[in-house]
Amino acid sequence: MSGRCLIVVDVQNDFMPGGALAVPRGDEVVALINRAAARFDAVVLTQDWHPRGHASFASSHPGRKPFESVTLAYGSQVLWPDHCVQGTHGAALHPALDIPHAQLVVRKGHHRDIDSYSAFLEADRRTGTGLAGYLRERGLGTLYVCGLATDFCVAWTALDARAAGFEAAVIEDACRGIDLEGSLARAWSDMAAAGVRRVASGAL
Ligand code: VGL
Ligand code: ZN
Repeated sequence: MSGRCLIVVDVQNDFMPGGALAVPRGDEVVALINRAAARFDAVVLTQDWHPRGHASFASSHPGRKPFESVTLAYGSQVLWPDHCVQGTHGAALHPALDIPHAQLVVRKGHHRDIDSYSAFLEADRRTGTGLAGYLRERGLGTLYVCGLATDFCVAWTALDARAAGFEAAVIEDACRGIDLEGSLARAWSDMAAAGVRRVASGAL
């Protein structure tokens, strides 16, 4: 498991300024990620990829508004504006993302009743995406995670990487966060506690 792999999380139009679930300054990561990716032989991209009417959309819960929380079958779920609907422009990767050598695209959040921030394990914490098996089969044991958003899909992916036995680092300058009620500080402290390293893209 000596190989290293870059995991580029959710660099999609809906997470860019002006998008349905805009991450502040989310567009700033694109050029940094392109540059970082040139230093990796193995690159995996992820896409948030929801069906219409997804359980994480506030619009699926009458009377509820985006950024409130509800309790679903698997526990608490933040409600979001409709975003990253399968096949839409908002769900497409940012047009300036330039990583032609990326080898796998993991699409997650495609079960109507289960969200998935993590590229490994859906929010029910039981349903796998297959990514751990793919990485193991390819001997890729050291993962560098970047993209959007730091405090949701990036953090959950890095934490689940550690839980699955991988080495994991987050490329701090190649991420941007949403920061909902302290979620960004909490994400960094959870990642530190789990042994996720924090690196700068210039040091790759
Ligand atoms: C994300 C909220 C909802 C993310 C995805 O990519 O961080 N956040 N869906
Ligand atoms: Zn989503």
